Amino acid sequence: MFKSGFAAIIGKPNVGKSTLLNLLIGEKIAIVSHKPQATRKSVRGILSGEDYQIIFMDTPGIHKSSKKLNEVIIRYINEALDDFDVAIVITDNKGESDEIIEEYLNKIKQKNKKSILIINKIDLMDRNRIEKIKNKFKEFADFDKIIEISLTGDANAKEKILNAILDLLEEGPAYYDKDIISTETERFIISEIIREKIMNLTAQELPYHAAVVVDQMKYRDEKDMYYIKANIIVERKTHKMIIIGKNGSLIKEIGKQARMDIEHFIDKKVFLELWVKIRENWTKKEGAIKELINPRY
Ligand SMILES: Nc1nc2c(ncn2[C@@H]2O[C@H](COP(=O)(O)OP(=O)(O)OP(=O)(O)O)[C@@H](O)[C@H]2O)c(=O)[nH]1
Ligand SMILES: [Mg+2]
Repeated sequence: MFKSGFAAIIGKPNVGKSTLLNLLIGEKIAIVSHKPQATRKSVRGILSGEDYQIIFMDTPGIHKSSKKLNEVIIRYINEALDDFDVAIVITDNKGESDEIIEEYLNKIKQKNKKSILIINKIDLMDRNRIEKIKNKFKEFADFDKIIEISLTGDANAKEKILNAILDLLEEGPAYYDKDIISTETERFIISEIIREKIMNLTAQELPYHAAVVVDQMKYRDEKDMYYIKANIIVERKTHKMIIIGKNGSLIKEIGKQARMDIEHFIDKKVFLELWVKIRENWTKKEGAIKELINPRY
């Protein structure tokens, strides 16, 4: 029997949703950061096996905010919850459930679909803490499966989670060609790789004022390499100065780390050119936000 279905991955910021997507797909297609609110739109990853195909939807972290940028980001979570077969709810060591997550658990419940609770980062918790979190979540939903795990520390994490999902999926067709691992464009994933380096190499607030758009991507036959030009968009001159760094040292490091990941991703040599541009108050304008966090490539 061939099984298939859509699995929505949801949870608060920083719990490990994108880590899970990358682990399941076996490729880095989603941005991962120690800073919260890394993911800004739903990102699809497709896993095809001999007798199954699962379409995963990584989503932005659930949180409340009155900021325009976050308001737009949160809408992407609801879109992913429009249509799914299995909800994968993730929590971490910080995570007793609370009002905002309960609202989403209720939404899932109403849909009458399957659900899995993943209690992640057990490497950072003792037994008491794990039980406390589990009981709190159980108050608000009847999960079909509960998995306690460390996504970064358990070599069998992928297998355990995949088996749990396959157990809950029903018979269905393959929706995509089995060689496709994401419906995102190469350009989008490349822009996210660059944004990940910005998130991880700059201090507290800056990443929340930055977006990345790939402007050009050309294959150069004679050199057998890709030439990629990307714009880093920030809100103010001070942001631009931070990104560039002393004598250009920071943008150089961002470029170096991003290039290595991009080369691994597209399996070709890359020449990466980065430009920093200022677009005042882009995080406050809906049009600009949509254009910059989900560009039409
Ligand atoms: N200690 C520990 N850290 C983990 C584990 N799993 C993930 N992390 C770390 O948690 C951080 C957040 O991971 P992400 O995958 O970016 O989390 P996310 O839920 O996608 O976050 P947002 O996109 O911001 O909502 C990263 O630094 C991961 O390396 C784990 O099992 N143990
Ligand atoms: Mg994420």
